[in-house]
Amino acid sequence: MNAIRTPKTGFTPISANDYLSVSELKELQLKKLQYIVKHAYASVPFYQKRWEQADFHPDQITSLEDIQKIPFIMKTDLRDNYPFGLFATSMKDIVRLHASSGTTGKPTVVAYTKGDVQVWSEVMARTFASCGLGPADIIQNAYGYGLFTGGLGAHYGSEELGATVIPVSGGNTDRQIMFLKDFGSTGLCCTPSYFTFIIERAKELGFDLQELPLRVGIFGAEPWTEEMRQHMEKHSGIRAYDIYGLSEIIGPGVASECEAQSGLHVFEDHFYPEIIDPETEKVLPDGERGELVLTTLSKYANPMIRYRTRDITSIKKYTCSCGRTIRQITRITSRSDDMLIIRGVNVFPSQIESALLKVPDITPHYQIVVFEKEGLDNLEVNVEATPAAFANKLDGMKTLQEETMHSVYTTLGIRVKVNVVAPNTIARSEGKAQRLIDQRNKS
Ligand code: DLL
Repeated sequence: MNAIRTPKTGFTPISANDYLSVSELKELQLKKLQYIVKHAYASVPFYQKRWEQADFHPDQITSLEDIQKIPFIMKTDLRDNYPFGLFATSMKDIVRLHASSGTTGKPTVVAYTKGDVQVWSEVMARTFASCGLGPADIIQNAYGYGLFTGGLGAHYGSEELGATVIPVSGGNTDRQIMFLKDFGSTGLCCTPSYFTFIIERAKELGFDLQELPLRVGIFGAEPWTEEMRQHMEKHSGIRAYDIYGLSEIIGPGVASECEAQSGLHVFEDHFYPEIIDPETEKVLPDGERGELVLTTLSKYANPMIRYRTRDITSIKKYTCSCGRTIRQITRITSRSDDMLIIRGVNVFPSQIESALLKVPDITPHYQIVVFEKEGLDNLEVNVEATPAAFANKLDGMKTLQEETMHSVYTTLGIRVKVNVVAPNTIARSEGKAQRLIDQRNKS
């Protein structure tokens, strides 16, 4: 590994690979790509068959651009090869399985060798370091432990960093708050929606989060907006960082924000990112929005070559003020499959969140109900008022409803009914929030 270049950030760097020159990084990526593609071809009959049908052979990879000769894979390919059909090693070398539940049918199963777990620990340690955490920190890990990758991913990463990890898992909110106080946790890992619940519950219990040692939130696993970050930072006094990942690729640890909070650095020495137009499947240049496609350059048990994530983002064109040279993606606010078409207008749930949180007396507790009306998709939004605003009652509520509908109208360009409801009437989440209630007839 090269010597670490002087970082511009006050945060402690832990990997020289965050600071490679473009040519050093490309050279490393090409070497790893050639190796992993050969390994996948030799070990996974699925890849061999798919690639032969596409007239692709691993020897054709002589530059990074040659990756475009390889066909994409998707979640359905994992499902069709359930449970172990995409594994590239024998069980003797596999030390861990994870699975994501999926909304339909069978889960998708992913595997790790000992080396893969080491890579995962490393990228999670780099994630924590880029969020300003180090060995002296106490990291309370409220991501769920189990088949979900959030818990164990953050756990191993904390240990790799040398921090003290509290493996509390999700839920039992009063106990989470007690630990934040009694153990003096300085970092908290959980979904952003769960943190809004922790903020609310702490207030109810009479705890002022601003007075606790907690200073960093490591939030991911679901989309959240800049407005949500402002809400969380204002009400807790911490800095909230966005981290991204998915089980199929490794779990959390694919990309992370840094001190600059202006994009997520992809750990490009392990995950090769491309952006494609989801319709034409053409690769787009840096700066253009499209679907993120990822290739695992280091994962041995279960290599994913050109995996279509469905997540919509862009690769940023410019280098970051923190000094890291690995490229950044912009915040993932939508998936290509969560777009709704309402009266001819494309609507993403995250746009609704942004609009709601612009209204001062509105909370981040909301749900979007999608239903069919006269054969077309329609939606309504339920959102809670703050307890103080709700205490003001009727007249005030009507005004608040109009104000919220206006904010949604300004953002979406269409009128949508918003029901401003009483505090504590919308279900709270301890993991990924269910924001969308789909009442459409699927038959
Ligand atoms: O959610 C891994 C993870 C755990 C990431 C903890 C970050 C923190 P899956 O359950 O497989 O894995 O879900 C992956 O969640 O394709 C995105 O659609 C979404 N997602 C994950 N992180 C973010 C984020 C984990 N920061 C799917 N912003 C991904 C927006 C996210 N969406």
